[in-house]
Amino acid sequence: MEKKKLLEMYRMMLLIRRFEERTAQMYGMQKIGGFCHLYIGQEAVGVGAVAALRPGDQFISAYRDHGHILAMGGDPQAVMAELFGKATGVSKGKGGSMHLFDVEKGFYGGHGIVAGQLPVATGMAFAAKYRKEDRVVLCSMGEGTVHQGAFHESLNLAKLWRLPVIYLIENNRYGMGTPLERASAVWDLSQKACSYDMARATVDGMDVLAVHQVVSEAVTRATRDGEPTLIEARTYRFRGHSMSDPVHSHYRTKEEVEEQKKQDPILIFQDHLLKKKVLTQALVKQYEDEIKKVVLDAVDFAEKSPLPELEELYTEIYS
Ligand SMILES: Cc1ncc(C[n+]2csc(CCOP(=O)(O)OP(=O)(O)O)c2C)c(N)n1
Ligand SMILES: [Mg+2]
Repeated sequence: MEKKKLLEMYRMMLLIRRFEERTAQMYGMQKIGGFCHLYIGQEAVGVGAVAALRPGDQFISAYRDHGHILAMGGDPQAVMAELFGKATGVSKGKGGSMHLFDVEKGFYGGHGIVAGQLPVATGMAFAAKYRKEDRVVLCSMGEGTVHQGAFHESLNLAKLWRLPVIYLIENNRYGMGTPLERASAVWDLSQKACSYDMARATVDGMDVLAVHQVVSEAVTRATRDGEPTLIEARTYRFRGHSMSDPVHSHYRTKEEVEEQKKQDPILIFQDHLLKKKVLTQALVKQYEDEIKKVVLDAVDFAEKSPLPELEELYTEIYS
């Protein structure tokens, strides 16, 4: 991979991390309200996957979506403004954390209903095939999603109709407070593809380059062979399920979280790039400084932006 692209991926992971650390702080200060799910620890999955997409490809995900929209090139200022519920937000302050959207950048949300994005992703891929448009749809979900009927109905149709879609399970080992082992009869989640005779892969979700590799293969499979893929990326979230539960809750031990933090995807990638002499300590410092400013500017923009007008209650609704 080109040096430029490696550095872009590193920088994006760092931006997402610092953006969300600041988000947590703003939440604590009650600048942000409602549901808010942080992606901290999982950055390698979103960044690696998006780096494998081509211009025009589309991405749709669940509510843990801050990192996803940023990776797709969403404007940090408009994303932060959305978290603040301001009119300048990506969804005009009406969606909030779980409903970030940027269709121009190819990002189709931001969905609060577990598995709600899967039928939509499948329909988007159907539209691409039907209209003979050369694009792939990437659909991210948590591992808690695979037990929903919509998951199975979507996979069946995607394979039956040979749709250009990539289903990406971000297995962070917990669905709220329930560990995978207590919720699933099968722990090797890519096996779910076998029922639909679909291509599958399992990947270390803490390794951004490994994620990039498997998603690239899936993009090729979708475009060249017209075949869907199911990928399981094994990752971990370092924070609570949402801002309403503490990091070390009763469902997992402090020791477990500390052990997992040794696999910090940003530090792993940083070490790799330093060893390969792609990155230098000076560049790390430069990125940190630049990103700090980007994030503070985003907060400042959100803070100064107006709230939506009352009339907005009646726009962009179905009835
Ligand atoms: C249909 C539906 N059922 C229940 C919920 C409540 N809920 C919100 S998040 C969540 C857990 C999902 O876990 P997972 O898919 O692993 O995603 P993660 O939060 O780990 O990213 C549940 C049950 C919901 N949002 N939608
Ligand atoms: Mg999960």
